[in-house]
Amino acid sequence: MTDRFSFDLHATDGAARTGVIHTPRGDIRTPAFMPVGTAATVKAMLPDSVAATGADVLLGNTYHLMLRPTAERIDRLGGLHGFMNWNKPILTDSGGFQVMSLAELRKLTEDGVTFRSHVDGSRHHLSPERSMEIQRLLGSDIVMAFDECPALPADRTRIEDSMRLSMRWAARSRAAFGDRPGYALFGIQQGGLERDLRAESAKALIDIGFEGYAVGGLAVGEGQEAMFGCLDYATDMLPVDKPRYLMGVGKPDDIVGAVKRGIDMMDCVLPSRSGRTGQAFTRHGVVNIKNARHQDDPRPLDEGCSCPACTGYSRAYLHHVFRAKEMISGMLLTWHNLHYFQVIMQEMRTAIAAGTFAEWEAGFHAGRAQGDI
Ligand code: PRF
Ligand code: ZN
Repeated sequence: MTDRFSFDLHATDGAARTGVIHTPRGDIRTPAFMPVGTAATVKAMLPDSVAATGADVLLGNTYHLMLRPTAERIDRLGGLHGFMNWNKPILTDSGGFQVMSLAELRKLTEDGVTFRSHVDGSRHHLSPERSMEIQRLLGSDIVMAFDECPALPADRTRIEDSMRLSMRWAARSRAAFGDRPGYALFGIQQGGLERDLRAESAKALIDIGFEGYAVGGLAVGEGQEAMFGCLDYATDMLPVDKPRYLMGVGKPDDIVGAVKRGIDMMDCVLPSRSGRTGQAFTRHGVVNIKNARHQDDPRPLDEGCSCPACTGYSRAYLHHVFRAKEMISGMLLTWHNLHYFQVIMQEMRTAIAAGTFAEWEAGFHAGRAQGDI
């Protein structure tokens, strides 16, 4: 344990990196996948179960928690960790991205964004200063700077103006965050798919100085090839000695491609959300459990998987409880998906440390079917 926030890079293999982020709440092994706990819960999972899948850190959301149950209430109740019974590190997103995708009647100004809640229509305002205050009240260990992220494709002028606004907001986020030993503030690079804007953004963030750097503004409609093309140069623009976080990514092959290009942290709702809609990710490909061809299948989802869904249940059972809309369906599939994502992360950490990432990656792709299995 440590009373400071720090990052130790242990090994690199090509651009891929493995290491450990130390926080007073515990270590985060990198590359790390962060399950999403938007509303102070990873849906369908108890916190101990999430930890049992191998997760070292969760993602929480400023936007959702400020609306319900409010940051002030969580603070009065002792903070988000105790409130949701998760004692390991929590990273919180800053809210701007969620306002743009979920809130109604948004109005963007230099100061911040005013919007109506998607829950009850009430009016709210978020600014860099208010976002830092909310994330402090929540007790977040890793706080994200307040930014704006245009959906792609977008005009270059729109991307440029938005990136520069996000960089001014990054400076205000840094000033408002202040000096909080043991806690970290991450800056967020923007700039769409424009290399020079990514470089300008990285320089602006490095001049301000952050404990970690996120690549934002990707996985917003540009496609995997374009995203990888951007990551090929974007990660190189960020400091080697600080964690690099790719926000909102992704499918297993997106995650592998991002790690290959030097990303240390990722988050995505995919394993948990797909678990509730009947989609399971396995080393052989995707299983859609609602498909009638599973109804008499005595085999597990994945015979090589050690999760509770695969060691205790058949595809036939998982198909039945999904069709019958039983709650255990979402519980078992979410557990399996989160477990599988963490297995990939552990295998990548081991391969990078051993200098065998390329071989591991070839095996990862060779074992997978394109369609459903
Ligand atoms: N900014 C923030 N959160 C995000 C993103 C971003 O650009 C993305 C983009 N994939 C996901 N979540 N603050
Ligand atoms: Zn499993």
